[in-house]
Amino acid sequence: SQITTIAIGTWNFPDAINAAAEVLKNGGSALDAVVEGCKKEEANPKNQTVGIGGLPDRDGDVTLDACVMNEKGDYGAVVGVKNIKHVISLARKVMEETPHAILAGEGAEKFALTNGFVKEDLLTEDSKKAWEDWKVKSEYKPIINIENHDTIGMLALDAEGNISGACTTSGLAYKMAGRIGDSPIIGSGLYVDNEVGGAVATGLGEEVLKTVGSFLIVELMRQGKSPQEACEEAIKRIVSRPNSNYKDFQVCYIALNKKGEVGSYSIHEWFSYNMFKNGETKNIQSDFYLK
Ligand code: SD4
Repeated sequence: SQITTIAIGTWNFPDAINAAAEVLKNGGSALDAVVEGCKKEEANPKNQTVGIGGLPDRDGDVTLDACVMNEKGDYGAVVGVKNIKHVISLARKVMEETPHAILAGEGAEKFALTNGFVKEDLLTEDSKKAWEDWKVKSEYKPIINIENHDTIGMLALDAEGNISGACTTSGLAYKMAGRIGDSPIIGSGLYVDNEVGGAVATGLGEEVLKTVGSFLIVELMRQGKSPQEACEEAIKRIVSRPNSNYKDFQVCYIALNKKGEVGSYSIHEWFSYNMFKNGETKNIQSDFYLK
């Protein structure tokens, strides 16, 4: 039977989902689809949570986190990288061309430069201005879906029936220097098991890390839960942690299984994701916990 190719991506980035769709329509792999999709947002200076134009840390440095997983369960990531826009491609290179899984900071940048990646100033005028405004009060208070949204995480199912995923971000705006989020960490921001499915997260990374959210979702799907049920359970783990102040932060998950079923769930309202399926692309408003 013919496999329906699918791509999903966090939030509403038409260019990203269209790029992933293009790859799948041309018979390309799920890995190529998610990487091409993520690259669109990395190159978009208007997206202040990914790639060029990302909001900097407290010291004014833009540092990027990204990872990929393929259908073989291979994983590659880069964390805290400066001056390189396409960290998703760099993460893929770590996966495919090194004996390692994660490269950090200067080492990752050095690896990029020796492999032909371009060194660029990632701090745009708009993001610099936002940081200067923030510095006046220097109040560190992540605001739900305002300051922190727009990380892109993507999952795809290709014509061969293989699933891959990718996630790329500049992390939380005005984070402490050296802070690494969930997005590049296997099992937290992203997890793929080609026998079962994949999951990807966006929102307050610390909470995703503490509950190993994406791995949890994939394991729940392995046990028979639908992607929707698994995403809901992973959000419930976060909100039911002792003394959880979940009313003050957002976490969102999307998931895809081998059958091509999709699910999503968030703590707060206003999360949406894009889906390409049966040749069509649409934006889907996610169900959420806090009603
Ligand atoms: C992080 N999860 O670094 C990322 C932020 C994010 O949309 O998803 N923003 O914690």
